[in-house]
Amino acid sequence: MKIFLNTDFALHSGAGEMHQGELVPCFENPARLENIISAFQSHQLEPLLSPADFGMQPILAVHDHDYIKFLQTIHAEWVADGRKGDVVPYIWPVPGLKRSAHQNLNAKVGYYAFSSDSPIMQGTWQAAYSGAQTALSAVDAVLNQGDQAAFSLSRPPGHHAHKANYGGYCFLNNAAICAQFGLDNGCKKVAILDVDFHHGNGTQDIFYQRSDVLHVSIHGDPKSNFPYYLGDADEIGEGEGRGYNLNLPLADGTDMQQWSLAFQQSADKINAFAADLLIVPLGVDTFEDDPISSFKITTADYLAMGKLIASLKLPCVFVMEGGYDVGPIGQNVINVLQGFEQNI
Ligand code: OKP
Ligand code: ZN
Repeated sequence: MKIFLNTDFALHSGAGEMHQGELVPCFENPARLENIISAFQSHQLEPLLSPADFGMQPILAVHDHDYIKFLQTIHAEWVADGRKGDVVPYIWPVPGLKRSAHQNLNAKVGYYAFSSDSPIMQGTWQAAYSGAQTALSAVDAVLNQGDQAAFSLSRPPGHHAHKANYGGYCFLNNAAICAQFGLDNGCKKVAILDVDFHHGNGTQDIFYQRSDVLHVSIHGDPKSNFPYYLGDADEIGEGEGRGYNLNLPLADGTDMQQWSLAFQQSADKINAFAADLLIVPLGVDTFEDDPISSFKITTADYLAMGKLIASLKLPCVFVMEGGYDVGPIGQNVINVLQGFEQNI
């Protein structure tokens, strides 16, 4: 399978985030990808291909123009205002306040944010832009170069990003950009199977009223896990999109056997939908030792996960999302891809 690498991944590197009352180093850091890259190298899973550039259009097909402008310019504004360090929000226009565009720097930073854990620095836009291009390159390989599957190796992740909001370490919703690009390049229907530990709130919201994209997410129950305010089983889609969103929240402590049962429900839904293309936001933060998650999936289990995904028998684009236990992250990702490849 072709593997595309976001060569700009290291340009985004936040100084820290608040975690359980303390300021700690960002969990979502460049070392994550460095580890995956060296694991790919030691398994001779090279070359890691450089992405092509599909321009702004596929990004603007998903995200609002004013939000993109904000991501492109906010750090320079921050510096021009004499500020130091990373851009971090501290006020949000919650209901009761006026949610209207604002010129003030602090107001803008919060206006486009839904959480405080996603610092913006000088290279954030470039890293996120190249990440989207990396994901699009993987879709292009599958749609236009006859590949059965491709992998986008990138950070920052994307599935929490809404049409006009960043948060949960995400700025551009790579999976949504891929799905829309598929539809704009000949696919009639695209399925998304999000296997990251966290609910894909951004992706769900972007396609919530549409029937051309089926969004399925298997994740830690939002009653005890980020993003808390979305991801319950009763969110099934709206209007035209009713029946095209499936959430499978699972209890803390879920192991591979329980995860596989949820996968079976996902598979039934995806098979009935009959998609032309499958996008898999792939997070390995379901790992037993992940520092911010609570599932109990083992390194060996990821081979089985890859096999299950292969059983869907669809052209498939894997898009890297989470995974925060940096030591084993590379082997966990490789096992998903090998389990998949050995069974297609
Ligand atoms: C991104 B992805 C505050 C916790 C914030 C956000 C989790 C984002 C996960 N310290 N955690 O892997 O889905
Ligand atoms: Zn995650």
